[in-house]
Amino acid sequence: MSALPAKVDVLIVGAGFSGLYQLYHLRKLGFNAKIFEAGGGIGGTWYWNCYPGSRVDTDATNYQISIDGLWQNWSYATRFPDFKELREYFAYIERTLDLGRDISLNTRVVAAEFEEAADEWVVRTQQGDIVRCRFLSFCTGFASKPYTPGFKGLDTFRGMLHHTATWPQTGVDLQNKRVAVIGTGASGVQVVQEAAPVAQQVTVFQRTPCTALPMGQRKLDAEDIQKMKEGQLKAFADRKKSYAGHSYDFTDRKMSDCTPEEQNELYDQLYARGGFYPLFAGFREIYTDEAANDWVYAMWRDKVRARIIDPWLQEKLAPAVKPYPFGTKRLPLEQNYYDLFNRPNVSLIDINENSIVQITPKGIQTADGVEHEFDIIVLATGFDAITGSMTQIGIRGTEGVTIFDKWTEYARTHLGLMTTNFPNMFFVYGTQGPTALSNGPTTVVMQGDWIVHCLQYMRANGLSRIHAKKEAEEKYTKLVNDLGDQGLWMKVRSWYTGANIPGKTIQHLNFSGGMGVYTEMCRENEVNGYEGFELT
Ligand code: N01
Repeated sequence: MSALPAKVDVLIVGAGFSGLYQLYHLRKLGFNAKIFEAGGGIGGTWYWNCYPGSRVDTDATNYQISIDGLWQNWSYATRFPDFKELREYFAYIERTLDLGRDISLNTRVVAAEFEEAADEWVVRTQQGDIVRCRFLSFCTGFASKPYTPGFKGLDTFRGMLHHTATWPQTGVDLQNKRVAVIGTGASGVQVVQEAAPVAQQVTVFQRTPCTALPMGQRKLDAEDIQKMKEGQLKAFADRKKSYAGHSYDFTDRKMSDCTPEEQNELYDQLYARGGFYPLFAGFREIYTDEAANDWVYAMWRDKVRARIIDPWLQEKLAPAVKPYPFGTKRLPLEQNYYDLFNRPNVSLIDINENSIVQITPKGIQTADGVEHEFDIIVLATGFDAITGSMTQIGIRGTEGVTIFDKWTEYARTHLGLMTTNFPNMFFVYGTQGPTALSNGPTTVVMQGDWIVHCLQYMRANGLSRIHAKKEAEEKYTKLVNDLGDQGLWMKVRSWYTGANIPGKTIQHLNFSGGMGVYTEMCRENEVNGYEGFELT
């Protein structure tokens, strides 16, 4: 671990994909750039989320950073790599690009204040170190503030209780244990899949059924890898133009122009491919047209119900009546999640019918008066997502404005890259970017390029300050809202809109116009001399 410098040109917060990408390019251009990383290792999400089953839901072709010399010499072993394989990939990136010497691990940034007179940020770490920088780039992702509901008695439990995102790095043995899993998003589904075959008992506490799609997981053989390598450059190019940052995109066909047989045929094929194909390679209008959405839901429901024996569980896991618009709440990918409920050691409690009253020293007491005893309670309860990654840090910009106050009231940005009153501060894969609706590596490369080019431009022109104009921020925020309102996103409680956190302002937190449109907007902005930004 390197000793902290007193001053750098660019301080990057976070050593996930986005931080590493920016560090590599900035250093190459001669900037003095450093990464401060809170974790004890690099990898961001894949450092923290080391719970059993933690794995990415983007397939191997698309879960790569497009840096020449990197992709040619790296091959994943599985189509959807788990956190261990992803950590190997990160170690490979660090080694190959020699990044480690500019990364300080175990260095959590807790505060940052902009000093107007010097056009510099003064950044403070948890250990009390102070570092000055001209530019500050938050590469803190959308999921770095875990959310733990305020269950009564949480501290009284005598067994092990862990949130999935702060899972012990040393692991937890689930063998023969009585395990409770609270939450049925991507994390909950993954834990259940690992726990069910080995635990004595798994009890799933479900509030809202997820609509998980089949993952289509498999080992990659030599032929797969050769094909991937041959198609990799095309995949990198295609993903920038697609809706969700994957190398595939919606069909050009309209659902209304297809016969029911054609619709079925298309979706059968998409299901057979596994992964997000049914979500991002089918009909575009499922996001905007409730009737189209009903049809896709019904198809999913019937496929899932056919796998579950018990009619009560069928109704709980895949209700006859659509509980919310399909695809508007992030879909987990599953390998055998629904089949596992046919096992005698897996049960489900619907907390809408039978709520969690309190956590007790022995387990969880539900409203029916029963105390369910557990050895391990897993909180798969998600994140104060997107804005939370930055509002949890004490960031103070001009006029005394803090990011917490500003974004708690209503999150606003220009292009999902900067926000008014916070000069020289960038953020990536966060508020009002394509974020939750896009593939991480595609987005962070695109946004990272914009930032790196901007800093190059400023250096070449002797500029020391960039600031998002208020009117530009208002205009962009309106665009994000107008695009969001064309879709069905507001009809469900999810982290996409902040609705998963009690009391959080509900708003569109993602740019839902698609990766291709967003990329073009950012490119135009750069070419046109950074419209909406004041450079001095
Ligand atoms: O979190 P979530 P996650 N009482 O917010 C429930 C990425 N990720 O960690 O739906 C009881 O999706 C909540 O219920 P409800 C991925 O982008 C990716 O699973 O709000 N339950 C929900 O079921 C993902 O979308 C991967 O009614 C409560 C669950 O907790 C994102 O991270 C793996 C509750 C939270 O689900 C977040 O996923 C893991 C309460 N008080 C994560 N409060 C992969 O790449 C919340 N819940 C595969």
